[in-house]
Amino acid sequence: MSEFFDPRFADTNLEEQTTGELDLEARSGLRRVVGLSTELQDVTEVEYRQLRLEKVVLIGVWTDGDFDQTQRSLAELAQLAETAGSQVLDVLVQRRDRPDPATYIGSGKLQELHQIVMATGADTVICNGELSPSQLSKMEKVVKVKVIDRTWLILDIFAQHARSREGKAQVSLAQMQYMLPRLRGWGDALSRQSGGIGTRGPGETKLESDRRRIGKSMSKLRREIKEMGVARTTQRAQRRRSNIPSVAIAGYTNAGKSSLLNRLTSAGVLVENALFATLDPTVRQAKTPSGREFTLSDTVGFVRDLPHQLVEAFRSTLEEVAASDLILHVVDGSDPDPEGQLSAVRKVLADIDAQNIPELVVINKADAADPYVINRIKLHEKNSIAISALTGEGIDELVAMIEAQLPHPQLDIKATIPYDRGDLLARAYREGNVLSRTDTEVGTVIVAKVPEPLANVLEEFCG
Ligand SMILES: Nc1nc2c(ncn2[C@@H]2O[C@H](COP(=O)(O)OP(=O)(O)OP(=O)(O)O)[C@@H](O)[C@H]2O)c(=O)[nH]1
Ligand SMILES: [Mg+2]
Repeated sequence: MSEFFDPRFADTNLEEQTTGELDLEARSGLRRVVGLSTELQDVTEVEYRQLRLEKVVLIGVWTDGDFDQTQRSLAELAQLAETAGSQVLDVLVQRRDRPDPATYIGSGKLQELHQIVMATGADTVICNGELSPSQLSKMEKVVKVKVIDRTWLILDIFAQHARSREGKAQVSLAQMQYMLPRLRGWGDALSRQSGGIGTRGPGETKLESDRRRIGKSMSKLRREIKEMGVARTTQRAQRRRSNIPSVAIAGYTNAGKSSLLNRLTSAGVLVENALFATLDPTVRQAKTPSGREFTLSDTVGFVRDLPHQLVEAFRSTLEEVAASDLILHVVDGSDPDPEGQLSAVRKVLADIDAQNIPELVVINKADAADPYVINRIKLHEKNSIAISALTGEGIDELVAMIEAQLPHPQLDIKATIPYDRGDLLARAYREGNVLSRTDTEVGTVIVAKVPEPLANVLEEFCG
C-alpha cells in the first residue's frame, strides 16, 4: 500500500490552492511545455542554458529513515526550486519500499499526480532524486508536463548563477555530462524534430550525430577549463614558494561562507539568502593579529548529493580547497540538521581529496541558533567554534584559532638584523613567528621560528 502525503511546507504558500476551487476546464488545455528534449538541438551552440521553471509540483518517495528527514529533504528541494525561480504549488510524498524502477512512483499514483498537475495548473514536476532517462520520459507521458529531477534542477541553478567565463564553461560541461547518457530517453522528441534527409551525416542517425556533437563540445570545454585554471595554479604555486599559507572557507550552501570572508577581510563579495549564490572563487589576502600573512578563499557551496557532474566539472575551482593548508568548514548552526550538513560537505571534501587537510569547524549564525544545538555540535566536533558572521560574535576568537592552526614554520633562529635590512625583518614577521625582538646598537635581535628558505637567507646574521 502506498499513500500520498502532503507535508504542506509553510513557505510554499498553498493556502488558497484547493483543488475544488480551480477551474479544471480552463486548465485542461495544457500545453506541452517546451522542455529539455526540444531544446536539445541547440545545445552545442549556446554557452549555457536555463530552464524557465514556473509553476512546479514536487514529488518525493519516502523509503526509509524517519519522516522528518524526508520532509527536510523536500523542504530543501522546495528551496532549490524557488532559488531557480519557480513557484512551488504542491509537495507530495509517496510511501514506498523503493522508488518504482519504471516510473519512480507507482503507476496509480502517477495518474493522481496527473490530476494534481491539471488541477493546480503546474507546468513542471520535479522529482527528489536522480532519475533514469526512461523514468523521466515515462512519467512525462502520463503527467503530460515536463518532468525533471533534482540533479537537473541544481544544474539549472548553477547555470543561472554562473557569471565568469570559467563558471559558465564548467556548468555547460556538467549539463552535457548529465545529458549525454539521457539522449536515448528523449529519442522520440529528437526524431520528431530532426529535419530528415540532409540534416544528418552520412549513415548516421540523429542520435549518433547528437552524441558526437556533444562529445566534441565536451572535449573543447574540458580543454578551455583547463587553460582557464592555469592562472590560478600559477598564483597558488607562487604563494607556496613564498610560504604564505592558504585557508579555504568551505561548507554547505547558504551557511554564511561569503559573509565570513567579508567579515574577515572586507572583501565585499555577494551575500544572498539563496542557494549557490557564489560559484566563482574569491581569494583575499589576510593577516593574523601578529602580522602573519595568509590567503583566505571563498568558493562554491556544497549540498546533499551534490551532482557528481558538478564536482567533476568544478574540480579546478575546488582545487583552491584541495590545495589549502587549513579548511574553515562553515556550518549553519540554525539549520534544522547541521550534523547532516557537516557530513554532506565531508563527502564532497573526500571526493576532491581534501579529507586529510586540517579542518576547523565554524558554527555560524550563533545569533539565530539554539544554544543547545551549538553545544551538541561542539561536543562532537572538538576543533570547533561558534560565531556569527552577522554580529561579529566569536570572530576574534576564530582569528586566534586560525593563527594557532596555520602551519608552523620549522626552524628556530636568533639573528641580528642590521638596520638597513628592514626588508628581512619584515619577512621574518610575514613568513615566520617572531618570538622576541630587541633593538640594539648593531641591529634588531630577533628570536623567531621561520621557514627554511628564510632561515637560509638569515644565516649570515645568526650566531
Ligand atoms: N542570522 C544570521 N544570518 C547570517 C549569518 N551569516 C550569514 N547569514 C545570512 O545567511 C545567508 C547566506 O549567507 P552567504 O554568506 O551568502 O552564504 P554562503 O555560504 O556564501 O552561500 P552560497 O554562496 O549561496 O553557498 C544570507 O542571507 C546572510 O545574510 C549569521 O551569522 N547570522
Ligand atoms: Mg557565497
